[in-house]
Amino acid sequence: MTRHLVVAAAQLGPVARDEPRPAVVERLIALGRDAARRGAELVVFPELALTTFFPRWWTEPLDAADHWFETDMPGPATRPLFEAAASLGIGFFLGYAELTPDGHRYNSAVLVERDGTVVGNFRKVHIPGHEGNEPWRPFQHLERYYFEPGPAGFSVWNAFGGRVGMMLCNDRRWSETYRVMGLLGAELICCGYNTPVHYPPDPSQDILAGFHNQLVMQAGAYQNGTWIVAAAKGGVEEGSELLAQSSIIAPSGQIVAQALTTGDEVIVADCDLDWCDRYKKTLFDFARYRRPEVYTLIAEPHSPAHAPTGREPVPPPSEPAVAP
Ligand code: CDT
Repeated sequence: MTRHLVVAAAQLGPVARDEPRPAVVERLIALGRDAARRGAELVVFPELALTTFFPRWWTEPLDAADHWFETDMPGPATRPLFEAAASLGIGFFLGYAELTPDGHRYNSAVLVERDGTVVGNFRKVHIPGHEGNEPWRPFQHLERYYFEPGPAGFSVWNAFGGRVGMMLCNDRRWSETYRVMGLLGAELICCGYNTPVHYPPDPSQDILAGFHNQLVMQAGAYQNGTWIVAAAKGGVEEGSELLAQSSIIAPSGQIVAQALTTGDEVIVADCDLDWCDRYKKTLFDFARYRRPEVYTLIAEPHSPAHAPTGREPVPPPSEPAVAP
């Protein structure tokens, strides 16, 4: 008897700057209904799913942007989503901007079980972009102005009959994200993203946006023997083109479902959670094959002293670097 979980990624098309929260929540509920009708027990919504991707604009002072943030989850705007999902018997992952009672701002997500109870919360770890207004850009990417990095790192929860982890957008580009959750036994990782196709610091990467999206998630799934369910906010939002290509990826690294459009769209896949063990107990049997004693550098803060200076092997950080 294998553990099967039918999952959905609910891609959102653009959310306008002036689109009211209740209208967005109605769209989420419609996507959730579609997912439930197609048998899904878990639906993954995008990062910052309740609003437009507001880090594309500079706002001063910072608290003038507080209207983009949620102070409660569920709160008045999101309670209808929690209620609709519970009545459909479908759980969900939802990305949103979080403002805590003591004034911290995070790019967050909540994971909710099929009965409407909160499984856990996640705060984005890797915060991309820049801290200050950079008027030379066609649009800003001010996540580092609006959000603090999540201090808790990555976790995995027992939920949906398996071990479920969470990550948000830029987190998916970092191998450490998957490996930490892999070490915790993740069998399914939920991800939401808003990825502008144009990358002003190096536009040569623009044409590769879709390739890089697949590259990192397919590798992360395979190298850690886990399913990944990734939902985009796609399409041209307030003049900025966002990558779509929401996908569901198997522990083999294969894409089993992918969105065909850049708008509101649900994709569904039947995930055999026991399939993870084909990888976790063979090629990627961590206990048997990993060599953590020679990987210590990757958990050290980055230092230029670690960079090679010549042909000699670079010493580990505990030893002083000697000039060649
Ligand atoms: N939302 C988010 O994290 N987007 C980033 C854009 C990187 S460029 C500043 C991403 O990794 O897709």
